[in-house]
This record gives sequence, C-alpha cells and structure tokens, in this order.
Amino acid sequence: NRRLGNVRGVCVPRSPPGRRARLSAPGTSRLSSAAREELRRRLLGLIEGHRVVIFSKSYCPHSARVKELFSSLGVDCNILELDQVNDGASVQEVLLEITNQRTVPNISVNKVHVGGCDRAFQAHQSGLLQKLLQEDPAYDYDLIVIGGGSGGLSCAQEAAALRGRVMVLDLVVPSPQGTSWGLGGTCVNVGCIAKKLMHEAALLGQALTDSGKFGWEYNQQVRHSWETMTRAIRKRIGSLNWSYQRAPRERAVAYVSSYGEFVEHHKIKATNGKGQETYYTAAKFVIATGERLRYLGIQGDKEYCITSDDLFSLPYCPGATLVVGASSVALECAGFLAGLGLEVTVMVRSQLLRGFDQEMAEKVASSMQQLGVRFLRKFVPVEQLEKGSPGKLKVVAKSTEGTEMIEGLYNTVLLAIGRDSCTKKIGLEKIGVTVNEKTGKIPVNDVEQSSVPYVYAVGDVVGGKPELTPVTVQAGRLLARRLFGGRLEKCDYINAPTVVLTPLEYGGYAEKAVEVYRKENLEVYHTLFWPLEWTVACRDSNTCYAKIICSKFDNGRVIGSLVLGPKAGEVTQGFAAAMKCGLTKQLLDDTIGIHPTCAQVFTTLEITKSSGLDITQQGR
Ligand code: NA7
Repeated sequence: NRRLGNVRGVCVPRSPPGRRARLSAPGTSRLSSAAREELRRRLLGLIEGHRVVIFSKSYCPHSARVKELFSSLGVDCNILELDQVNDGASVQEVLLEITNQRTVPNISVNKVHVGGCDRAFQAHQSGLLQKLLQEDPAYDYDLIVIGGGSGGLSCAQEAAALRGRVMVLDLVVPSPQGTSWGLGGTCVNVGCIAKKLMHEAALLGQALTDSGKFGWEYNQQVRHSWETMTRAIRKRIGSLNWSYQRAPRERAVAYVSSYGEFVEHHKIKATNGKGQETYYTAAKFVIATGERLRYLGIQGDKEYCITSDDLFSLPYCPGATLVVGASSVALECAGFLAGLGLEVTVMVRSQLLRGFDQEMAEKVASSMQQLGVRFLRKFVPVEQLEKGSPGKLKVVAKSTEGTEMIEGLYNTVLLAIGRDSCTKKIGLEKIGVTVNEKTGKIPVNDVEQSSVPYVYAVGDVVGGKPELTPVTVQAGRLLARRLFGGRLEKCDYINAPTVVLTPLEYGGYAEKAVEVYRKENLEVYHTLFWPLEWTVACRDSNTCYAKIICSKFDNGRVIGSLVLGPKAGEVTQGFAAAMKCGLTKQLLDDTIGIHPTCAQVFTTLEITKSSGLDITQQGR
C-alpha cells in the first residue's frame, strides 16, 4: 500500500461493479489529535506544493471523468487513490475539514479548491479552470477585498498579519441626498455607532425628566441642540474613521479609495472618485460590499425623503418626522427622535420587527407609545410627496387592507424600508458568481466560498446569515485564517445575541428557538418587572418584561432569553455566554442574583406562560 506523499501521475481507474463513489461514514477512523494535525499538515503540503491534486478512488466514475479532463488538457496531476492507501478514511475526514468536501473526486488547482466533478467541468466551461492552471499567474495581490466595512477590514487585516499581500477597495457612493462618509462601512458611519450615541442622547433627556424626582433643581429652560449632538457624534465617528484608515497601513494592507468591479477572472477595475481607472489582479477575492438603504420607488422619494444614511449627519433638527417601515432600524430611529422631544409617527406596512419574537415586538411598540410615538398600522405611502413651505411634506397613504386613505403633514420623512445588497454593479456576472436573483445576496458554503472557487463573501451580502457586525467581523477574521493561516475554524452563525436600541432596550438571544424546537417541547417562564430606579421616578411598573425559553427535555436547557428593559444589551451579553456553556433552568435558579439590579429577575423566574398566572407588578 502506498502512503500519503507517495502520489503518482494519472491513473487508469478500475470500476468494480456495485461499488459507489460515496465514501465511508464519518468517524470510521479514530485519529488522535496529534495524528490528525500531522495528516492535515501533510495534506496541506500536498495541495500547496503541486499544481493539480486530485483525491480520487480508483473505481469512481466521476474521478475517472475528471482525470480524463485534465489528461485532455495535457496537464499532469498528482493523484491519491484513497481506496488504495491505508489511511484513506482518515484522509477523507481531514479533507472535509480543509476543503469542506468529503466526497471524491476532490480537486485543487494552484492551491485553489475547485470542488468535485461537476464544479471542475463548470470551471472548465467558464474558462476558469484554464485560468487557474496558468503557470505562475503572478497576480498583483494574494487577496483583494472589495468593501471596507467591518467584515472586509477584519478579513484584510488578518490576512495581512498572516503575511498575505492584501488590497482593500472602498468607495462610498453618496446617498441621493448627497451624504457620504469615511472608511469603516455602515456600522461605524451610519449604523450601530451613530445610533447608539443618538439613543444615549435620548436616554439623557429621560434622565433629566427623572432627575427632578431625585431632587435636582435647575433654573434655565432645558432644550436640546441637534447641531451640538450631531457635531459631537460626527467627531467621534471621524476619529474612528481615522483609526480604521491607520490600521490597514500598520498591517501593510494597501487601501485604495476606489470602486471595484470585476472585468474578467482574477482581474478587477478600480475606479476612483475622479473617474480614473486602474486594473489589479489577485489570486483570491473577498466580496464585502454590504447593503445600501432602499427607496420606495415612487415619485419624489429620492428628492424629498431621507434615510438613516442622512439622518445621523443631518445639519438641522428633523422636526415632526414620519418613519416609514417597522424594522429595528425604523423603531430605533423613531425611538431616539421621540426621546429628543420630536413628534414621531411610524408607518407600519404589516408587522413590527419581522423575524423577531412578536410578543416582544408588540411590547416594544407599547413602550414607545407611552413615549408619545404614534403608530399607523397597515398603511403605505403611495403618492408623490409634495414639498410645501420649507421643510413641510405632505404624505398621502393608503391602507393595505382596504381603500381608506390618509394624509399627513411632516417636516421629515425617513425611509427605513430595508436594504439592498451591493452586488449588482460589481461585475459578478462577468466571472460567473451566482447571485440570488430575488434577494441580491451571494450564496456561500460554510467556508464563505461562492460558486466561483477563488471568490469568497462575508457580511450583509451573504444570504441567510445574521446581519450583525460582530458576526461579520468574526466571519472575516476566520476566513483570513483559513485562507492564509492553515486554520480550520468556521464562523458560528447560529448563536448570535442581539439588541434593539429602542428607548426601552430589547435584548434577545436565540430568536429562532420556537421554530427549531417546536412550541410543545418548550416551557416559557416570564415576568413583568419594575426597575428600582423607576419607582422613585414614578415610571410605569408594568412595562419591563423578561422571559426565558427552556427545552422540556435536555435537562431544562435554556435556549432563549429575551428582555425588554434598561441596558437589555448588557444583560443579554452575559446570558449569551451562559447559554453557550449549556445554561439550564436549574442552574439559573441556583445562581445568586445581584441585588438590586434588573438582571436579577432572571434568577427568580417561577411563573410559566402555560400556567396563565398573573405576572403584573404591584406599585404606582
Ligand atoms: P428589514 O428587516 O428587511 O425591514 C424592512 C422593513 O421595511 C419592514 O418593516 C418592511 O415591512 C418595511 N417595508 C418594506 N417595504 C416597504 C414599503 N414599500 N412600504 C412600507 N414599508 C415597507 O430591513 P433592515 O435593513 O432595516 O434590517 C435588516 C437588519 O439590519 C436587521 O435585522 C438588523 O439586524 C439590522 P414588512 O414587514 O415587509 O411588511
């Protein structure tokens, strides 16, 4: 028997009747971790040290077709017949880790994992295989990342730290209102950072109101300056932009402020703000172009409406505002605008916070109503938005359930109706990257590889993954480690805690729990609670709410924790760690609470939802 490393040239396959190319079941070989590491090292050496490597089985007809293909191209291959070596099953196990593929044939060309038989033929048809086969392609870079947001930058910096030659292309196309921003993507410039700071401004307003009850007296009339707030927030964001720009330089990443567009395999056109074009080539690409806010597609929308892209640096206070949409972005903006004392209306097409626990979503809405936010349910704006006297807009909207029409006057109309992936204008069709036609997202496998083997994607452009900065940062970093550091860890997309920064925050972990486990297998414990600091401030005793979702089996494991209350994000982060460690209801009951905190309520949850017992709190 030949051992690994003792590979040979193209073989003529034998196909014993009844044998199939499907390989032995997982776990048939029991490798110690040291042996696994050694085998992985040898396999990587094999893949990286040869032009074409085919892991095959001598009787597999698909492997035979692939060998014929390379033979017809006149290409010598290094072939390892896994049915003819002692450690074939172990090789398959480790190949699954390295290439995300267990089946044969498993083909790599010039260090790029091409896939199996079908993908090799597809690559041949598109010309990609021939391109990959080119001797010493001498690309300008090992990796070009398109998009300088959270995912793109984390991937680029990690790849450069691992000694890859890396370039990042990033150019912000201004919003229809002309708003633009610096390096760092949505989160830093027009997302999480800006919104949390505006949320804080609104919370301070609430604290001012409460402070009177705690004895604070002040003479001058309290007013809020929008200009001062936005200036301070822009300053903070500016310093983050600066550190984002400095970090790539320190890690020797080439940063180019240009718009990237594929022109052919492995080649990209970079167009800068002045329209100057430069071409670059790379062995691998990562698409991290993110999403941009959507418009209604009705007359006047781009002219008269703004989006959150514009709101965070709006040079004037928006005044009475209509927020169209009911996503987290919509409710967060509506929440802090109301908290700053503005008149706010939210126009909801169907439901609030689609994809979130609906009981919690309704509680979020009622807490916002208490603050004076008005909700117009089941209405969508339909007609032209007219500009009246400066800063006045007339909005005509139609019911989604009947013929009723309503009219309203607002100073500002803020659209928060979702976002479109930036995948349409970057030449993906020229190199054959599959894009979901309906969503515009790029389907990837669990190692973030697109339908074209050397093109990867991370962040909000990727289909079916949580659109959350920390998830994207983690995905980008791990991708770089796999591509340049020989590491194997994949991103855990399933368990992502999150917070919605409405005036009363909503923190949640494992929103999908009910769908996955089915309702009848779950027990829900819940309670309303009254934060101590709210008692003196005379705030409502039955607004804050906590619930945990437990499996009836599996030792009563906690699979969801949801909270509506002050600092819900902080509370949820601790829960996320505990749940990753396998938190059960019993362990939670055994945990000593910290008195007097809001989070303490989770250690004393006794009432199940199914009991129907009263959870209201006494107090005025
Ligand atoms: P989402 O979550 O896709 O939400 C879009 C919202 O906009 C949703 O409430 C939609 O209502 C509403 N919508 C969409 N089209 C319209 C029109 N034409 N008229 C009125 N309302 C409309 O988008 P986001 O990008 O804001 O959030 C995505 C993630 O980013 C989120 O999970 C956070 O993690 C951050 P619908 O429910 O479809 O009736």
